[in-house]
Amino acid sequence: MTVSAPVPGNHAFDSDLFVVAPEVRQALEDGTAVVALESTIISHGLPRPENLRVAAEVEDIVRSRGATPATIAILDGKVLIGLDDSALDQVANRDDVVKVSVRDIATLVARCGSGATTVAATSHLASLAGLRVFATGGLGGVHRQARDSWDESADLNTLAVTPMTVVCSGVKSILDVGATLERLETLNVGVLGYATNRFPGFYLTDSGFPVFWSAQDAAAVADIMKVRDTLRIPSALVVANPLPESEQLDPDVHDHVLEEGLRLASARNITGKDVTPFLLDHFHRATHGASLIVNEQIIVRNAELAARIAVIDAGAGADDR
Ligand code: PSU
Ligand code: MN
Repeated sequence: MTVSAPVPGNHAFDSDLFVVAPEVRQALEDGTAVVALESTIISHGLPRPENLRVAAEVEDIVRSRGATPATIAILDGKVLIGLDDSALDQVANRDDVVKVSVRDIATLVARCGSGATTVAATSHLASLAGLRVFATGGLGGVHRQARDSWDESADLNTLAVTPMTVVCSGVKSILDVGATLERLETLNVGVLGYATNRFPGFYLTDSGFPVFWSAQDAAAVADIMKVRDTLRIPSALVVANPLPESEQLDPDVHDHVLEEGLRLASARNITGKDVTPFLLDHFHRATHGASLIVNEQIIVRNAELAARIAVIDAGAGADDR
């Protein structure tokens, strides 16, 4: 069955490389809410076996708020928009699933490979499928040693050119948050604090930086999305949703473990796309799982908020877009 492309000139829907799950396809046809979810969190961000449990929990929370989850990944050369139980299990447990950014997608698909999509790759593919709201943990950004390493996540450049509402808990606290906020400004990426005027710090409630705009509730976010459509704003809107202080990682533990992790990464010469998974894994081990619980909470809470935003956005009517 072919579905009319939601974006003019979008031929992805006609390609057998691009497989939209039946429930996602139905939701798109009906104009009901869909929430895009990334898969790098599952394959490279969380350890087994918790990764599969969290991935399923995140999908459940989206459903419980009346939206359809669309976890995005690449399996055996097919781009999957929405995963069934077997596909979710494969992303979580197969050893040949690589971390995929936008630049890797075509090569991987052409070679019939399998990969888990980062924020960058997920945003690109979700937007191609006509999805508007995406939930993740924390964005990538400028790394702390970027002055020497030039390591800046491709998440930033992609968000500059992808009109997606991304619900996250700020950028990962392993990064240079101040530099990342400057880059987001340069790249025209909108940043809204969700019921806060402090930019969240992923594992921590407050990154130490303020955020200029905030939205008090999901309806306020949906209002802004509508205006963005009308004015054809080409970049992403980041909805920065902090964890309550009672759920954050102990800030002293955080700072100590981060310092140790950065030292280890440098001593072991960890570079490129391995840096973020290495540091997250170091946190999970060094905090004896405490950071894992926090990371799970972050993802679940962001998915819940994304679903509420998507439901209001869908109710606001696809016809006036
Ligand atoms: N948020 C999490 N865990 C993760 C990530 C985000 O809670 O593992 C992933 C996202 O896929 C993000 C990626 O795009 O980390 C950033 O990687 P890099 O710094 O190499 O661009
Ligand atoms: Mn990088």
